[in-house]
Amino acid sequence: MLDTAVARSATIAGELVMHTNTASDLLQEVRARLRRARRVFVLTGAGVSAESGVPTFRGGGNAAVWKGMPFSLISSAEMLERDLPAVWEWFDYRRDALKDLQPNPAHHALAKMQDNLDSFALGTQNIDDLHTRAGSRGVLELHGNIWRARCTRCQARIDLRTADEGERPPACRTCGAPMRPDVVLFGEMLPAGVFERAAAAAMRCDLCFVVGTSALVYPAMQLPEIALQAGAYIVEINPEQTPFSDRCHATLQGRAGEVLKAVTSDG
Ligand code: BJW
Repeated sequence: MLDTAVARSATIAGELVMHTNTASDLLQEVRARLRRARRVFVLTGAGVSAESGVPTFRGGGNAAVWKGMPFSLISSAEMLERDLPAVWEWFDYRRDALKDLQPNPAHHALAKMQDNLDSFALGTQNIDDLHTRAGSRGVLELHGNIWRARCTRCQARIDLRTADEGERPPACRTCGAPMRPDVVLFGEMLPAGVFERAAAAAMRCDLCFVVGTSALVYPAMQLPEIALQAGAYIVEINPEQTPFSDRCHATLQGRAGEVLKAVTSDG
């Protein structure tokens, strides 16, 4: 159980109009915690990019489907083994959908939060690069980056924004083996050291934000739990309840852009 001073699940509605004192009080409490915080850790998920136009994976209770395949199959290690060209097709489709999208106020607010703190770490499950494009530094990309490919044999990497010659799958320029999207598929390990760095930041932080994630996917979902166990104050920002909501000290129910802007505003 959390301590009795916990105020949670006040609704920060639609356009962030404060309908209740409770919602406003809770926002003020989170802002005060942020002003006092020495070390902040943030975990983000697909909901942070939703306001940029990136579809979430599990929106409205439905899982994303592409060409009749659930994303849990097309984005899996099993599919990579079975049909690498299909996996390329799926990620080419995703890159094409992403190419004109821009960071939104949630990404910008987190970059601003980092500017104002000596110790800040951002772990993201997103592969879209929008945090970095908004100015966040040292982003811990837990699930890789859709704009990179890596060799299936020697692990050499290329930047698909500058070095994509259109061949599918691309042949590695170092060893000639086929390349694959540099993302973490179901059934694969996270990139060496990245989870460990995120876990160390979660362990040290005194304030942790969990933003726009359904908190369902292992091992990323362990990070806020690590922060909680280490004594941090946990704030969830999400329009919906998640399996982790009841573990948080504060749940700011709303869209990430609006809520984070309010949390980080100077006024
Ligand atoms: C808003 C909003 C707004 C909307 N503002 N919010 C059984 C038990 C435990 C674990 C497993 C198990 N069976 C299998 C596993 C392991 C598996 C796993 O966790 N599965 C669970 C789903 C059951 N995990 C793995 O395989 C991981 N690797 C691993 O465990 O290695 C060890 C191992 C190796 C070998 C064998 C066994 C173990 C790797 C996981 C990699 C996941 N990768 C994906 C796909 C990446 C590539 C791609 O993009 O296609 O990453 S899955 C997908 O889910 C994607 C996301 O990063 C990830 C998390 O999703 P996220 O970000 O939370 O998005 P959504 O859509 O779920 O939620 C969006 C949220 O936003 C919602 O809450 C909305 O309400 C909210 N929202 N609008 C704020 N405006």
